[in-house]
Amino acid sequence: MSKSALITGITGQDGAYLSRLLLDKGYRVHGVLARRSTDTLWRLRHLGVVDDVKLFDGDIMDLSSMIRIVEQSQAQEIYNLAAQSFVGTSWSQPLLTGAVTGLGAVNLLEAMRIANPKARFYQASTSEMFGKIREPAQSETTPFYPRSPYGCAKLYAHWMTINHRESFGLHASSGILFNHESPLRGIEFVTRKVTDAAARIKLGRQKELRLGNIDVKRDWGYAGDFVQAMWLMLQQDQGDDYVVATGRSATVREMCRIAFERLGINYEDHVVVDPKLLRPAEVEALLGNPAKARQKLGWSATTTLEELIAMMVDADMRRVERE
Ligand code: NAP
Ligand code: G4F
Repeated sequence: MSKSALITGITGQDGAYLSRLLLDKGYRVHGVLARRSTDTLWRLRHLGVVDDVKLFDGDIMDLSSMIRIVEQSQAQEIYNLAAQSFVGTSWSQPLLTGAVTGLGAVNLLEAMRIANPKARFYQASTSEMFGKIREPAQSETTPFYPRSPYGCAKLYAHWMTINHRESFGLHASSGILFNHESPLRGIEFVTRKVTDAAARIKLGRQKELRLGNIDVKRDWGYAGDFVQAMWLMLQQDQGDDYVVATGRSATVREMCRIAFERLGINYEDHVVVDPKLLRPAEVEALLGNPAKARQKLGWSATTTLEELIAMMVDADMRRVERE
């Protein structure tokens, strides 16, 4: 009998890549589909998996739907990827972010405790929890200092995952993932905003690109690499917490240079810093120390920032040309 998995947030960037990975490993993949008035299946379609996953109608904020789905799917592995995941929006919708990103995780943990306590649980934690960083390179032992309602909500979910592991003996793991991107990244995140704009500027459809703080640093990796770390965590004998990162950090400015150079353009001729796009509080610099993931999971990032940005720019060029 093949293994089965349940993914919340299956229609997001990571949900699509994780579905592809698990299907390739022979899993039966179930997903939670939150009702929307627009099509949210495009990423699953893009990776050719939409007809191979079984989708259940539900919402992470609705405990009864979570219990029903956990019971019906009887998945051995449950991946909680659902979130209001855009940091910027978390200031304008702090309560919704708390309900989805924070309490939502606890709904799923409780559903699993009630309906399928032998399953293994993955929580999508984030480097955003480190916020105002306390150490130059952040590891599993670095103290947290979240700087956004999103970071605060994720920190609550992170500690509740640990708490359920310690209180009830659940196999629950938390992946503290640093930024990871791909051609399937939402257009509101800075890498996709930049690669999409670079393609439009190259093709004469746009003249300038307005950005916020371009001196911030992020540790950017490829989503296709990072979902493998999620899976590896659930193959361990015990639940645990792991930092997943590349170990290299770059500024938004440098990322812009790489993207525009790919198309033979100078980013300085087009990028405009717009004070309206600055955040109320900023996470200035993130750099992950993935030593534990390397040692215990045998995982390391294989895609460089240059390769990642080239992949995204090329995909956006093809897409904009088709439009
Ligand atoms: P994403 O593309 O924004 O996907 C978020 C997913 O959550 C979507 O499938 C969305 O469904 C779903 N969702 C939102 N509200 C929901 C609700 N009320 N009930 C059920 N599902 C809901 O995010 P991602 O980049 O794939 O990231 C996956 C997870 O990892 C998120 O939890 C994110 O916070 C976390 N994370 C991401 C990164 C990163 O750099 N990508 C780093 C660290 C942690 P719709 O499609 O219907 O909106
Ligand atoms: O791409 P971003 O919006 O990602 P951010 O805020 O780092 O959050 C992402 O990574 C987290 C992991 O650390 C995840 F947990 C979270 O769910 C999400 O996936 O912004 C990156 C940086 C920020 O410092 C932002 O202020 O880029 C800066 N930035 C500058 N101009 C901009 C812009 N960000 C966006 N989105 N748009 C701009 O115009």
